[in-house]
Order: sequence, then C-alpha cells, then structure tokens
Amino acid sequence: MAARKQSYSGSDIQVLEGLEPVRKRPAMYIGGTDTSGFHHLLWEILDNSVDEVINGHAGRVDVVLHKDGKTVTIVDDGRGIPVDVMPKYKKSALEVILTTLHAGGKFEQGNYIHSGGLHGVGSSVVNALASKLVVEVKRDGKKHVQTYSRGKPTSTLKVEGPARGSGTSVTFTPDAEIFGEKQKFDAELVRERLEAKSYLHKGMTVVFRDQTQSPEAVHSYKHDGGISEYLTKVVGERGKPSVPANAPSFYLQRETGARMEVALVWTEATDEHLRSYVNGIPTPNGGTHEAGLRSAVVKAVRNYIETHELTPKGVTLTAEDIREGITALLSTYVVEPQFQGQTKGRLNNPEVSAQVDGTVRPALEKWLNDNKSVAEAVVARIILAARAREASRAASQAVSRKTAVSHRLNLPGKLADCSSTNPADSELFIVEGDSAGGSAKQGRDRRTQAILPLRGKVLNAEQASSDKVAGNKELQDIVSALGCGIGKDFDATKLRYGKVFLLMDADSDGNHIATLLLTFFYRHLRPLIENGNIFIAQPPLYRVDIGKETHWALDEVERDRILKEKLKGNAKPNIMRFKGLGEMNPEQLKMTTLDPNQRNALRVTIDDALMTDRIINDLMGRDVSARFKAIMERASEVEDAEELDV
Ligand code: 0RA
Repeated sequence: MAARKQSYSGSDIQVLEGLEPVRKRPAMYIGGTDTSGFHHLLWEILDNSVDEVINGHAGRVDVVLHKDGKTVTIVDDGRGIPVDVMPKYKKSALEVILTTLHAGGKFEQGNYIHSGGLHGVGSSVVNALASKLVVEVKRDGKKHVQTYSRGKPTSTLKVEGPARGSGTSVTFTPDAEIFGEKQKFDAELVRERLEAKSYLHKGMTVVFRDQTQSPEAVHSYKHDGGISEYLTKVVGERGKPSVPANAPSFYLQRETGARMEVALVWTEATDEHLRSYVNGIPTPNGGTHEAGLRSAVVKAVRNYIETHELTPKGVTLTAEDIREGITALLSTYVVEPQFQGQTKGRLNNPEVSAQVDGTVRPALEKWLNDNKSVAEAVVARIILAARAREASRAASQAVSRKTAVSHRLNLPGKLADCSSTNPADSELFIVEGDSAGGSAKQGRDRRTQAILPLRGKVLNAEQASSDKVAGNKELQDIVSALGCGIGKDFDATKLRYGKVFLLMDADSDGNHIATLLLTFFYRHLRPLIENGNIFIAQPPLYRVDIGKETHWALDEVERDRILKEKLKGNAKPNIMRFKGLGEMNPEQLKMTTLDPNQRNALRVTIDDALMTDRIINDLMGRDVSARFKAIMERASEVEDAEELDV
C-alpha cells in the first residue's frame, strides 16, 4: 500500500501502475491459477464488501453464483465506490480503483480502519483477471454502471437511472485465458466461506444464491452470537464433546484498541483445533496472533493450577498437555497487517502476539476462577493428558520390543495363569504388590483366574514421572499376558481373558497405578475399554465382626449400615480397617474380591478412562461421599454401577 491519508478524496490516490503485471504474473497476486487462485478472485471482492460491513457502512452482502458456475455477483449495501471524477487523472475514482494497481485511498487508516490491507489492490487484480466485469454503484440517488474486460473499460461510466439507497455490485467471470476453460466455483466452498463470515461479523446478513441448482438454492445467514455461536457449531461438527460435557465456552470481545474476538473450549479431542482470522480473513497457517493465544492459554492455566495448588505429583505438565483438546476461534483486527505470502496464510506482525496474550490471559484466568467446575474438569483433563503422554511413551518403548504374543511360551514369568484357555471364562487380575499377588494366587480359582502381580515399587509415582517407567517390564508383561497385541497389531480375537481386573490398594500409590494403567489402556488398548473388558476390583475397606458373624464393608457408609442393621442388644462389634490388600489373607480376598458370586467390581467405561484423577480417586480413594457421588453421577454409564456383580 502506498498512499496513507486521513480522509478520502479523488486526488488521494497516488501510485498508479497498469494491470499488465497482474496478467503476466498472476501467481504473484493471487498465489496461483489453480482452484485456490480462481476462488481467490471471489474472496477479494467479497472482502471489500465485508469491509463495508466491518466499518459500519453496510449490513448485508449477497453473493450469486450464476448458472454457468463461473460468473459471480457480489452485492453490498455500503456506501458505494465513489464515482466522482479525479481531476488529476481525468477519470472516475471507480475507474482508477478498478484499473490501477496499488490504488488505495479507501483502504487507508481513518477511512478503512480494518481493511485486510492487500484487499486494496484486490478489485483491480480481479478486474485484470476477469474476461468480463460489470460494476454497478448506487450512490447519490443514481445507479452508475461500467463494464470491463481484462482490466480495461469496455464502456464509459453511465448513469442508468435513479436508485434508492447506496451500495456496490460487482459481477465477474474469471478469464479462461488465465484459468483455463474447466474451472468453476465450488458452491459448497463458497457457501462455507460465507457462513463462516456470517459468524465472524455478528449481525451481518449474508445471502448466497446458488443458481447452478434448479431451482436455485438460497442460503441465508445471520448470527448475532458471533464466534461463540460458531464455536458451538465447530465443536458439534468435530464430534468431541466439551470438557466437562456441555461446558460453557470462554468468550471475549474487545472493541477498543486491538480489536479481537475469542471463543475457546476444551474438548475430549486429542488434538488442538484453532481457527484464526485477521480482519475477517482466515489465516490457515497461523502466525503471531495464534502464538499470542497459545501463550495466553498456557500461562492462564498454569497460573490457575499454581494458585489453587493443583499441581500434580509425579508428572510435569507441558504446554502441549495444557492445550490438548482445545477448540478455539480467534478473530483479530490489525490496522496494517503483514502477511507471509500474497495469499495471507500467516500473520507476521510481531506486536499482535503481545496484544492477544495480554488481552486473553487475564480474562481467561478470571473465567477459570469464575467457572470453578469447568476449570477443575479442565485441569483434570490436562493432568490426564500428561499422564497419558508419559504412559504412552513408556508403552511405545516397552511394546516396540515385543507385541502380539499369543503363545504361552512368551508369557511373563510372574504370571500365574489359569488352566482354562477359553477367554469367555478366563479372568486376569492385575494386582499391585507381590504380597497381595501371593494372597490372590492362593485365593483364586485356578481354573478360570490368572494373577499378574505388579511391583508397586517399580511403578510408583516418582518413577512414573521419569523416563525410567519405560524401563520397567510391567506394561510389557501386561500386554504379553493379554495376548491381543497393541496399536496397529491389536487383535481383539487374541485376547486371552474376557475380564481384566485392576486390583490395587486403596491408597495414593494404588490410585496412581490405576490411573497409569487406565490411561495406558485408553491410549493403546481402547477397544478393551469399549468392549467392557476392563474392571476395577473393589476389595472391602472394613471387616465387621459381630459375634460369630463376619461382614465386609466397601466403605464407611456400608460399615455404618451393617452396624445399624446387625448390631443387636449390647453385642460388641469388632471393626477392622484394611490398610492394604496385603492385610487380607487368601481366604478373605477370595470371599470379598475374587469370587464371582460374592465380589464387587466396577466396569470401566470410556468416560471413566477419559476421566481423570478425580474419578479414579473417587473410585479408589474411598472418600465416602465422593465415591458415592461418582457412582451416582455415572450410574447410567456403568452397568449396575453400584456394586456391580460380575
Ligand atoms: C473507496 C472509497 C469508499 C468506499 C469504497 C471504495 C468501496 C469499495 C467497495 C468495494 C465493494 N464494495 C465497496 N464499497 C465501498 C468510501 C466512499 C465514501 O467515503 O463515501
């Protein structure tokens, strides 16, 4: 852009250059003559009209795709391109704008504040590359019309009659000499772009008439919710629910100074999905505005975690963990945007990063504090992402050495296998600790129940956080025992046990191992969770002896219920709390936890696996009220959730 003036008048347009360079080297101006360049012509004209809306001069844009599929009309109800004669050039401003490169009076600061910058040259570039272009301007009560071909006027500017209101209409056909005979506008692509624009500029009416269909297809868009409405749609389309489900999204609109609009939500997706725009134009390759948003998110969340002392033990949260699952829309306005490449794929203005960061970070932090339940779920999700990442790294290292083992020869040495080879009646108990493993081996039904002891020490919280976790054989042994392989070698038909139970102590080490294993299953053996093969065993926490009777209680609630129901007269109960599985003898373990007719267990669902430390803690931690709550909350998802007999 050459001219920089405060107000527009005919004499302001300074740099004049013919349009021959555009026809000679179209790629320099529109990126290429492929389908993307072809559509670029439409986007250029469209953005000029949308600029009128952005700056408050227009409220509606119509786009018509004509029957031939190659001709389009873009109409706005803005001020209309000026038609007054510029004395210096003895031509109308309209003609100067359409026939000279870099003519840019309207696009300057003060007049066209939020222009896409390069769009100043847009209309002349389009004109140069169109075999026919007709422009109609309604202004000063008159309708003005002029036609062009390949950048040159083919008529004078004529008044065609009176007109009501004001506005501009541009109809053009891309030049087959440049683009070939075959190309056509992709109606669906155009529709999508227009729909996106209608979200990006809240309140703007956009109508698309696709006359390649008969009868013509008319799509009309207007969204007063702006990009927060757009976000809901994008999240819906991606099919990954928000975390927590139906969480409100973060939304911010800044109208003064660095104008921007941001909508953001964490979802269960495992990638990060960011769509950014500068002056309403998509920036598919990101840039400094996106960098600012990323940094704001990471810092806001880190701050939240720190101030609320939610820092997890044994795992380090990376920026990627924090951003995993984010779906966000970022629309920024930059006065003089610098783009990388002619097609504006990436924003380069260095100052924008700090503007976005500085605006979003405090707002997001406040939002997290104001929406505690969302924030908690988000933090839990982030911690899970970190654990999954570490488990995944450990697993891939361990498993790359040995997969899909279906022969008994390759079974891990410490596995006490069952004699049945029928998966339908075979069960595997993955047991924390050698001593509990020993009790389980003695208490099991050898025919149908296999025991795989895990060394708690090997998988403790400390080591799980380090690379060393990959060095332990535990995960590898599990995969070997299951027999079904992993990742791309996974084959559910080779699974050796129909039910797999995690049997852990009800303490923080046990919780941690369960979390690690579940995240491992979720990442690498998800079908097992989906098929309902994975269970969390529920050993009792209390033994209540009343006279000669022995009762087992899963938690405090059950203990108290037993006392209330069974305690007669002045009998004295003997209550014992198990600190760990190791305190139970084989017979007790069998009665309470192993025997299919007496035990309790919870089937793990995908929601559980996605879940989070909190739910694991609820299930494993025996925090009575929380556990009860977790079960109630998930009662619909977990088959017979409350004390499922399996
Ligand atoms: C130059 C100056 C003014 C408006 C425009 C161009 C203009 C261009 C396009 C392209 C599509 N629709 C458009 N609408 C307006 C400002 C004129 C004034 O101050 O009245």
